Amino acid sequence: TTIVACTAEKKKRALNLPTTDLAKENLVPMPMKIIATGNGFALDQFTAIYTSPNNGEYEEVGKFLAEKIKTKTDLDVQVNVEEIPNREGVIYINQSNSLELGAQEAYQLYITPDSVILNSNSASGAFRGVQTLRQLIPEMSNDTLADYPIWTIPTGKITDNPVFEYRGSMLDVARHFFSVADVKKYIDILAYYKYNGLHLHLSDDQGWRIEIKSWPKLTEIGGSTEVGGESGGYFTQEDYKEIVGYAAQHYITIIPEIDMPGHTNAASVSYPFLNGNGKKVELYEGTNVGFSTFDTRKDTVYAFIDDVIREISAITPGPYFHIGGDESHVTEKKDYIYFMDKVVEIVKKYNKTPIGWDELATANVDSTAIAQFWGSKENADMAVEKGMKVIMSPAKKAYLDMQYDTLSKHGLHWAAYIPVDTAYIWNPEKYEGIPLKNILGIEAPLWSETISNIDELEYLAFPRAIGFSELGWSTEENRDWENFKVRLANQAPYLDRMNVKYYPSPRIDWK
Ligand code: TNX
Repeated sequence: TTIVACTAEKKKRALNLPTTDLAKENLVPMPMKIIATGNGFALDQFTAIYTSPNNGEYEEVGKFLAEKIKTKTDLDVQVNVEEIPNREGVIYINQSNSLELGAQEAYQLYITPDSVILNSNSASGAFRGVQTLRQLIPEMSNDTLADYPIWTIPTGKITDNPVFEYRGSMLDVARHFFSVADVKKYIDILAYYKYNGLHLHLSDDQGWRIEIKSWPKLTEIGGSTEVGGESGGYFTQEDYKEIVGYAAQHYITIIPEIDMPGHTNAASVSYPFLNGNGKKVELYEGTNVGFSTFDTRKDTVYAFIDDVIREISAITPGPYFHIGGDESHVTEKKDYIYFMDKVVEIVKKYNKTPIGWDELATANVDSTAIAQFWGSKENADMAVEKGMKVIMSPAKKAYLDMQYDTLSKHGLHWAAYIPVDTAYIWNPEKYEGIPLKNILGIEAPLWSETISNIDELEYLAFPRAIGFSELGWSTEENRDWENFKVRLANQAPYLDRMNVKYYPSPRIDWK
């Protein structure tokens, strides 16, 4: 049969595959450990994928890989077809409890001329390993070794494990709304670089973006506007579930944020009893911050918040709920603390872990709440004192909405100009003296005052978000700008294939 002929032929052909160096591949984020063995595995029309038996999650990961191989190479790689004895050129994706690497997302990849073996403790580890494998498939096939194309994957062993448990990005869909399709595309790219979290900033002064069935005017009125007088929009709960489900297929957790007690103008226009700033509320399409607040002393306000958190929690499988808490400049300090304490309790009642911007640390929270550091060292110190975990998002380094330089078409620069190298050259492990044991991970927020469509989103997010993936995943010893910059340059074919309108920074020698 063809298959028998193929295995015999392959043995011969293996000798002729070009020499390779797995350690010099353009992998991002850089894996923990790579040992190169110099040969090649031939990915071709005879390759098949087998996943751990009776494990639906692993089979899905295998199908995901097959689908991505199809888009990159046009090969139809079968998953879990009936086993052919002595078949060569197989990719095995195995669940294995024996990995000494304890972490959830750890994986090992053994690539030999005969097979690729991907071992992991969990399906999330398998999924991360699959991203590595995708990155190892060359852009071009070799068409001279046989009468069919062969994509040579370098042989060797990769042992990998993330430094940080949380590696996220945030998308502000409130200042400008982005569609389900836009969010899915963003997820596709984040997943390729092993991100595991996407924080959605679902409400702000300029818009309310998530359907709440018990409070329909939030989206009817509050969802009608955007910055600059554009048309607004919102996710129905079905839309949101679709995003959550798509993210889950990519082993990415969605973190919903309802920002309060400030940044709440859109909610208060919809239901004026919520308003606590003493002024008449109107729809707002500007970009000022810090002028709105909920009334923190009304029971009805907490009943409203309870409904909102209950409805969103019910469709959020992830463990977190973000309650904002930033820039509440017109809320009295004592009212702010009273408010945040109460809202933290509501979040816990719905079995979620509360996250807030670093100001949350000024409330009476304990070590179970998480602070997202964006600039205040004082708040960060307070969080550490309380034993809280911290998510690192320093505006001067990690804000994707900061302009690259004075020529940038989009973005702000209140915190800094952040060129591609500045975004990469810092240590989240050591920043502002926050102890490593308190750091849950890193998140790169993309605020959307200055961007209103996916092209503009991509201009600000890429390539910087690619560097942040390495800051979250790779060890300090494995990070080096000169080395990274070459690997980054080689992301261009992938980004182009994905039609990502990244900013072609002149500091990178793009391929
Ligand atoms: C500050 S950072 C904000 C946002 C703005 C952003 C613009 C933070 C927690 N709040 O409301 O969109 O700056 O860079």
